[in-house]
Formats: sequence, structure tokens, C-alpha cells
Amino acid sequence: MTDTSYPVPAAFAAKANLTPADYKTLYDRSISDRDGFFAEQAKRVQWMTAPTHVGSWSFDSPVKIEWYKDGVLNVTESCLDRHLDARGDKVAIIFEGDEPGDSTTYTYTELHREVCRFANVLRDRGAKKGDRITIYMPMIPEAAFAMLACARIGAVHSVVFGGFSPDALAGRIVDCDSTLVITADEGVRGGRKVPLKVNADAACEIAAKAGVTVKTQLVVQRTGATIAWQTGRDIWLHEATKTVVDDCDPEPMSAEDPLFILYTSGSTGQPKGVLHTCGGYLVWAAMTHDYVFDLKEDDVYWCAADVGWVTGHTYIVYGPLANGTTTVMFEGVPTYPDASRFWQVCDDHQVSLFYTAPTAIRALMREGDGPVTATSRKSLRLLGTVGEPINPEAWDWYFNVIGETRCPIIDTWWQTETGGAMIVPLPGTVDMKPGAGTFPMFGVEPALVDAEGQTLHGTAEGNLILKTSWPGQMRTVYGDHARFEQTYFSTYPGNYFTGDGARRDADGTIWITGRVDDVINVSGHRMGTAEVESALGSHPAVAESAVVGFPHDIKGQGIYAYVTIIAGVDATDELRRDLVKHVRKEIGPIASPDMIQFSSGLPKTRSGKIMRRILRKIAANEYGNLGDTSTLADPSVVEALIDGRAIL
Ligand code: 6R9
Repeated sequence: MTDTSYPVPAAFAAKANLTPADYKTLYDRSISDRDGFFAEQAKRVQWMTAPTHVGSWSFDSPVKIEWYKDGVLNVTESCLDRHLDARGDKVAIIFEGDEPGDSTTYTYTELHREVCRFANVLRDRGAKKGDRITIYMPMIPEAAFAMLACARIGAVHSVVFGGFSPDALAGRIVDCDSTLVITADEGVRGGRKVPLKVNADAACEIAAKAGVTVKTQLVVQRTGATIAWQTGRDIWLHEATKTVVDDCDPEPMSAEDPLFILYTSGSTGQPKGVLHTCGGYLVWAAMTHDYVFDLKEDDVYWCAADVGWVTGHTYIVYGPLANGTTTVMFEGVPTYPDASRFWQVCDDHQVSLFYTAPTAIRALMREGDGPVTATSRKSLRLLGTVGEPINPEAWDWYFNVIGETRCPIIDTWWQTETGGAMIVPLPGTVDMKPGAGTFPMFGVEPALVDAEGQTLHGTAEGNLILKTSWPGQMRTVYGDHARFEQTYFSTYPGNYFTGDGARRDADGTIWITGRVDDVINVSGHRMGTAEVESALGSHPAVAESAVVGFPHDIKGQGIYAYVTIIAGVDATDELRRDLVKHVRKEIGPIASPDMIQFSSGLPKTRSGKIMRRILRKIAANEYGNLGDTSTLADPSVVEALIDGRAIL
């Protein structure tokens, strides 16, 4: 990591919404008068009944987090209705399809109408406040309509990324007992079709066996493919909307009523349903979207994430729409039909604010400068990044080649659990250091601690905790509050543990160093080692497995699996391929192991705990310094693993 710092480009700084002095004033106020500060921030959203309470929370067991608890609102009024007078004809969503030229726009008036009609269809099918609705969709406007339609009627959406397998989808349907699923006939990405309806049908079957029967599948027609149909259960959205009206009363919701569940991977077990509520989440989404992107009324904003991840929730849908922004939804991939695609789209729609993940930047950097310089990119004024630490080479390329040194790079550290950006070099307020999240967002109090929980001061490296609550914080793990407390508040009692490591330099700048738990960050997506191990373990040839991350040029981290197979089975390349196929089936392509090493044994302590630290070093080709191996039950296992590594 380099500590070189870059001043904010002068032309940008001259027009920035915040000055360095503003940052300091607002930050200090947000800490010294938290309730006063967040009472003001609450005015960013439209309330049916304005809250009189601000924050009330305890990080000590029993953990309870509430913000604006006596406020009543419907988030869609902030995202839609209130814009109708002044911004009715302003473009809300620019849809850019997978194929260049396939583009549509929706004004705020049109979006309001689409969402209301969609919501009426949901109501017609009996959906109501508190019901959980699963959304398994491609990146098309209907995905946003579906989320907002759920919010309109007070239903809780659970968006499942379209790349997940039927098994993974079924697990999420069952966990939150969701009997209504919204999907599409097919998705299209990079010229390839994704069989969403086929997968959703399979998931319904699996869920039914586990006791949850999906009663309605609402299907959006994207490609017109011929698909199987179960009369009674399946309905086409375009058929169902024929008989509904254009208006739909927004359901009054308490600020602390759930808005959505989003499943995310952790160190242990199956993915957790991270639950966010209406009031605090929307305030946080609107506030951070405004500050992080130096938002101006005429900006065209593009977050190139997928609505299947939290970045898509907060920074494609809720934040931008709450702020009345024009937001781009992109169906495709960065390299289709060629590596100019991102920048071509920026030119076509005159995008001014662009937000993506380091993995996309690295993949494009590999294609050289040519595809970039073939485009203008003059409309760009700010470039953001999220999902994983950005390496200095990718940062330099983003800054110099993409943004031609004109655009600040805004590296946003946050998590599904935090709801929105938490550690960010707010544009115009601070010099940028490649790879550093730099300083906390308003109201955020980070600290570094050692393994024993001692606070580390000054220049230090340790585990990153957050000492106090913020409105966008997750409230619970759906259906399992004990797991919520255990996961986030038991390691350092009284504090929220992020699962990330960080260091602080002499200027007080914070650098996120990556996960310190058993979560792998593959192309900016979280994958739990336990999940991949459980998928591998369900293959009949596998006796035992251990999965770790290893450094990967494009993905940031790749998945490395050590697999012990049962006696009598041959360790062949064919078996390797079959194991990869099996994991893809169980979870989805994002969980595919990049490396599989057959091993006759795994390094374990005498109490039987796998020593992942050693496995991580071997996977990273760092045999020299394996650290303390004296607690191993059988040290010879390590030699065998190193020998096995060498022949890969
Ligand atoms: C928003 C999102 C969260 C994990 C997080 C951390 C990593 C995200 C980062 C970053 C370094 C950044 N992470 N942003 N690491 N710099 N700017 O990505 O949420 O999918 O829940 O992942 O991603 O390790 O703990 P999520």
C-alpha cells in the first residue's frame, strides 16, 4: 500500500458541495450532538408522521437498535410521490440493456405509475404488509419496480441475485417463508441467456419439499422464451397489469417496520437474512448518497452494481430515487460486446457520477488503454469504488486513464449490515490516498482493537469495530436475533464488530485491509468458506474439505479448496471438474472454486480445529513463514500439503 496522497482535482474542489472545514464541522456535530444532527437528517425523507424520537439503542445484550421509532412513513412517497410536482418529467431511470442500443427511460411520473400498478397486482394476489416477497430478477427496470411495489404495500422484499442456483434460491425462500416470488422468463448478460424461470421453478419444488409452498410466481417477460407454466401459480406481469388502476395508496409503516431482507454470507453456517427497516435505512441511504457523490440536480448517476447486492439496493434504487436523481440501470457486463462498453454507456447517457467495483476496473485494465481512449468520458466528474480494497495500480488507472485526473476517486467502505457508506474520502474534503477509505461518515465512530479488545491509538493495525449506532444499521438477522448478537456484538462486547481489519496511518487515515474472519471476498462478493465447504461436503466423493481465499489478479481473492476424498475414489481432473460443477449447482457460479487441491489430510489442532492460517499461507504460495505449527496434531500433514501445492 502506498501512502502517496493526491489532492482533490482543483476544478472539482471549486464546485464541491462540501469543503474540508464543512466535513470537520458536520462530523464533530454528528458526534457531539448525535440526536440533533440526525433529527435534521431525517428531514431528507417524507414522513406521514414526523418522528420525535431519534436514536435509541444498546449494543449490550439484549441488543436493540431503533431510530425514529415513532415516525410513520412509506419509503416510496420519498422516492416517487414527492417528486411528481417538481420532477415529474425528470428521468428517474435510464435502462441500458445488454445489447448496445437497447435503452429505455422512465420519468418520475412514469415510474410512479409503474410501481403503483405493480403494487396493485401484488395486492390482487393477496400480498399485504409484513409478507416476505422474493425477487429473483435480471437487471431490468422491473426489478426496481418490484422492490418499490413491495415497499408500497408494506411487504418485505428479499432480492436474491440472479446468479444464484435453484438450491440457494430455495434456501432463501424457505428461510423467510416467502410464498410469492417475482422472476423473469430469462435474463440476458454478456450475450448469454440466464434461465431464471427454470431456476425459480426448480427452487419452488425444493422449497415445497422443505415445507414452503410458493403460491404465486409473478413472471416478467424479458426475452419471450418458451417456458414451463403452472396455471394457478404462475402469472405474467403484463397480463396482470391490464386490469389494475394507476394509483395505489401507500401503506403507512412505522419507521422500525422491516423494509427488506438481504441474505449475506458470514463466517459460519448458511447465509444470514440481514434485516433493514424503513425509516433509518432511508435516511441513511439518502444522506450518504448525497454526500458521497457530491450530488447536483442535473447529475446522471450510474452505479454499475446488481440489485441482488446491497450496493444495488442503496445506491441504484433507494438513495438515488429518494434524492430525485437520474439513475442508470445496466443489464450487461463491462466487457460485452467489448471492453469499451462502460465508457460508451457513459458517453451515450452523459453519465457524470460513476460507481463500480475494483474487480471490474482490474478486468478492464487488463485490456489496455485503447478501449478507454476510444471514448470521450468528458461527462464524468466523480468515480466511486466499492466492494473490496482497491489496489494502488487499479486506483492509478481509474484516476489517470478513466478520469484523466479530473475526477476524484471515492473509495467507499461499507457492508450489507451497515446499509450505506461508512468510511469514505468525502469528495472535496480530503486528499485521496489510493486504497484508503480515509475518514468516517457523519455519525460513524470507528476504532481499532487488538485480539483482546484493547483499543489501539495512533498509528496502528487491528480489527475494525464501530462504537456507536447509525440510522442505516441492520436491526436483526431475520428470525434469529441471537445469531445477530452472537455474530456482531459478542467478539467485542458493547461494540459492533465489522469482521474487517484496518490500519490507521500517522494522519489518522483509515485503510481497510480485508476480512479477518472466514469470509472470502470474490470479485467484491462475499462468500463464506463454511458455505462452500458444506456444498463440497454434500458430494459423495468428499470426506472432508477446507476452503480459504488466495490472492487473485482479477477477482481480488479466489477460492482455494483442499479436499480429502473418500477411500477408493481416484483423485482425477475429472473429479475436480465434477466438484466445481457440484458447487455451482449447490450455490451458483460465484462460488466456483478456482483451485482444488486433493489432500490426504488437513492440518488440525489436537482438539480437531482446522488451522486455516496455515492453509491460507500454502494457498498463497507463502511456505517460508507458516508461523507456529507446534499445536498441530500431525505436523507431517503440512509437508504433504506443500508438496501437493507444488504440482498444481
Ligand atoms: C458494500 C458491500 C462487505 C465487505 C466488507 C469489506 C469489503 C466493501 C470495501 C471493502 C475495502 C472498500 N469491502 N467495500 N473493503 N474497501 N471500499 O460490498 O457489502 O457485500 O456486504 O461486503 O466487503 O470486507 O466487510 P458486502
